[in-house]
Amino acid sequence: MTEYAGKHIRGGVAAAFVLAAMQLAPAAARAADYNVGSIHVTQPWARATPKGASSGAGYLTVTNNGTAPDRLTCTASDAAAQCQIHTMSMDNGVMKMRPVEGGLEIKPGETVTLKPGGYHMMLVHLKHPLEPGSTVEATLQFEKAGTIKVEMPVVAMGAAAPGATTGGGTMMMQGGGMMQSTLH
Ligand SMILES: [Cu+2]
Repeated sequence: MTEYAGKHIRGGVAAAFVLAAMQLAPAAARAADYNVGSIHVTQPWARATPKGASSGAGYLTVTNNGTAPDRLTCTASDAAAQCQIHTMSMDNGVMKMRPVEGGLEIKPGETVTLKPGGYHMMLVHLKHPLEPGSTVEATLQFEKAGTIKVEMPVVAMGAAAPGATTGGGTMMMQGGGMMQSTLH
């Protein structure tokens, strides 16, 4: 056991070095938390887009720790001309998405997760493709809590969540969707 303990200490030095290197790397795997007023935002991320895509999607989790309902809108992104909050629903067997009018309500004590197949931030008219390993910025506006900028690490195409390996379904959008804009 003593010998093992000695090896373990040397292993510990190597592990410390790896940790230090990870802290220098882009925030791909590290979830960032944000607070604004009574609102807590965790794990923002965006999905990589194919070359030529006109829009992209970002996701995050919002908790309202306050006593009044609040409403989330996305007002800007450094990667797109517009940012909108979209909802998805089935229409005649086809998944469609549309902007949430007046912002996404988050009730007191409620946690809402924006994720593939559900609510998402739509980055409309992308200025450039979202590259895996990079980050994009979005400005969130809460009706009551105020405005906050979040950094979204870009995760590989087809990811259902940061670190997940399974896909999250196909997204379609009326009048110019993500899939439609894929150029080969
Ligand atoms: Cu959308």
